[in-house]
Amino acid sequence: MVSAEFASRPLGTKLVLFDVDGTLTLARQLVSPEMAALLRELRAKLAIGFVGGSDLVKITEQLQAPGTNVLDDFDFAFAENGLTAFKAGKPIESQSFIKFVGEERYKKLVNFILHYIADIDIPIKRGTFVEFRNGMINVSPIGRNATIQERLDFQAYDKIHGIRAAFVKVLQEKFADYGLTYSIGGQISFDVFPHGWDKTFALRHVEAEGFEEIHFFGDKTYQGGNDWEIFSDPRTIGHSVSNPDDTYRQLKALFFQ
Ligand code: M1P
Repeated sequence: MVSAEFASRPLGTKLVLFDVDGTLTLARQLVSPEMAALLRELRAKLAIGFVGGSDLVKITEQLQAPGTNVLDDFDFAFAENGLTAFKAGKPIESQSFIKFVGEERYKKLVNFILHYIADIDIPIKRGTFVEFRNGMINVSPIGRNATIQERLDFQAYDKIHGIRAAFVKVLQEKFADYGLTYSIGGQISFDVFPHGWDKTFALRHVEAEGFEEIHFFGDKTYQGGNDWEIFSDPRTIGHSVSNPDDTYRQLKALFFQ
């Protein structure tokens, strides 16, 4: 049985979870006013949440309308795959990457990564090559300070040259005993986190809520994409979208007929 808070909504036994980049917004861009309005209407019918790979600061930049708090607009807010988690705006206790890996082993990993990046020959490099987050590290050969245009250029270059795929292969071999998963989910980087700390991690925070259906919408739902695990998990009903406009269309068709 879902709590009274959700049961009072017309479709209150359902929860709809969304990936952020490529699903609710274009990569690293702001949510459109139309999508924000649709999410408000949807929330009047059922429970909604986001499950992003990015940290909460970045997701907030993308989803938060001026003068509001993003945590008030979603019933569940999961950043870093659910390693940072909120229900009804209140934090839910979670885990940390550094506790899992340990300082000494992490130092070996990050030193290797920085050496590897120093040696890669790619057209341009910017800054912030390793971003340390609560539940994962994010590694970018070009650097996270790249502009939108530099991102697009790198993404196209990487499609041809497989820079990230080759990097991941080396790390998988070199640090095979670390128990880490490498996920190429965005345009310029890949995420590194303990096995099982993919987006299905977020499901452990909603399991006890008693929802009869948990829907998940994502754009990287193919095997190897960072939405694959939660999309194909037996606990969810997965919906694959090609961009935010497609998400909008599918939501209209599913919940507003
Ligand atoms: O949400 C998808 C990914 O978005 C960003 O990737 P990139 O900067 O490469 O486009 C990152 O925040 C990444 O962690 C996240 O998985």
